[in-house]
Amino acid sequence: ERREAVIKIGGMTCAMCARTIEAALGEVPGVLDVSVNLGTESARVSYDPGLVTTDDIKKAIEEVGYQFIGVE
Ligand code: 9UX
Repeated sequence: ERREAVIKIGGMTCAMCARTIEAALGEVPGVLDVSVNLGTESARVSYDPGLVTTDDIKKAIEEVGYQFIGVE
């Protein structure tokens, strides 16, 4: 199964912040695709809900130093 979520993220200042979060989310097993948008301060994440929960996404974002604001 493939599900898509838009996650609001806090703490991004430059384009490298977005790349850091993309890399972190991309390493989570079951994340199929990720695109972080600095301008809208959000990430669009496609994932297999059998392998990934939104809490896993939250933890991955926080581990690299940004804030998980919530699911849009
Ligand atoms: Mo840019 Mo983001 O110099 O933590 S990588 S601000």
